[in-house]
Amino acid sequence: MLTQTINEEKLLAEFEAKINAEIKIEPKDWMPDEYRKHLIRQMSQHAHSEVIGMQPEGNWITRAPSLRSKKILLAKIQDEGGHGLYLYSAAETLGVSRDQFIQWLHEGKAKYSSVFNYPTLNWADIGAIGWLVDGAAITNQVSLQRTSYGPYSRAMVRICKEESFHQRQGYEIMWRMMEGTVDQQKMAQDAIDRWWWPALMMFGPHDTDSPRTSLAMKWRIKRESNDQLREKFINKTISQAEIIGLKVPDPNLIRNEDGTFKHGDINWDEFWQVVGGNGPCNQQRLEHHFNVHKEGAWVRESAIAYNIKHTNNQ
Ligand code: FAQ
Repeated sequence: MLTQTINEEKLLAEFEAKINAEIKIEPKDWMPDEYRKHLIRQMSQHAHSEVIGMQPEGNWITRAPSLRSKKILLAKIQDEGGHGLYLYSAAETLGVSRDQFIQWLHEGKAKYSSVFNYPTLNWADIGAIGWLVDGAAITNQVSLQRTSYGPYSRAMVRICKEESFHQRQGYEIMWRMMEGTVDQQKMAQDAIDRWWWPALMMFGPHDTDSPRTSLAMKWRIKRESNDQLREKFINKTISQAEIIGLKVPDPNLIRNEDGTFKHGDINWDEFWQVVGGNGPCNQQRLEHHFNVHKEGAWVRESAIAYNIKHTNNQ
């Protein structure tokens, strides 16, 4: 027993030394249970967010206002599905199967980002998602490129390249609408009014109310805290809004002397309601995922059968 404890302490010391030296932790390396559990939770939730996030945007594929915008939207949504796949694969290196991740999602044991439980009511919402939601996601993901777990970090590098294109396509939609008719300008402002706060909530609770942050920062899973990332996001996004004539819906916004901003109070009751399953679209999003997964069973079975046949014939 004593030998086991001494051995574990040694392994933990070596693990932490690697992290402090910025050496990535790889799947076959020893890692503390808590580190593995945090990653399984965060990476699978991240993967689920990418996949569930396809739904609010998919709602507008058939109604995109031009062939160009339809092609761009299709490509963007396909990218999000791909991000989900990289992340599920990276998370599987921690010893949990993809089927298990999906089952946890369907059973309500795994979360996905709160922001995808809001509806997309008009075309400007597609601009707002690209600009604000992808913009918030990328602020977090740029930081996660330096996360200590190798497979997660490498997935982030690839995802960030695509995500920056998504952010720009969203901003382009907003900018074009702001150059359009008064009605189009109103639609763009209405979209930012509805998506601004949910985008700020994506970063999670304030640091003082975030139970997972301190260990995650110690083991460099998270490299910046929820509040630090939220601040970075508002500082770059508010000036982008101003350039095209949009206003963020925050009557208590403070512009600091150095040009940075301090946002007003976030409605945390709303956040926890949405996280707890009571947002406007939670039920719809999960039901849709569940049904499509069930209907797609034959595709997965065929792929496995093909794979077995193909391998046997080699
Ligand atoms: N929604 O102690 P913390 C995208 C939960 S990808 C729901 O601060 P942590 C691409 C949290 O899980 C967007 N739940 O936790 C795209 C925890 O509950 P648990 C997704 C949330 O992990 C764009 C509890 O609250 N990105 O958008 C949320 O240290 C457009 C306490 O919170 C990622 O997932 C929330 N917003 O920090 C696709 C990035 N916030 O699990 C399509 C990776 C917190 O203990 C279209 N994840 N909670 O029961 C992270 O960086 C972190 O997990 C945080 C939360 C920052 C989300």
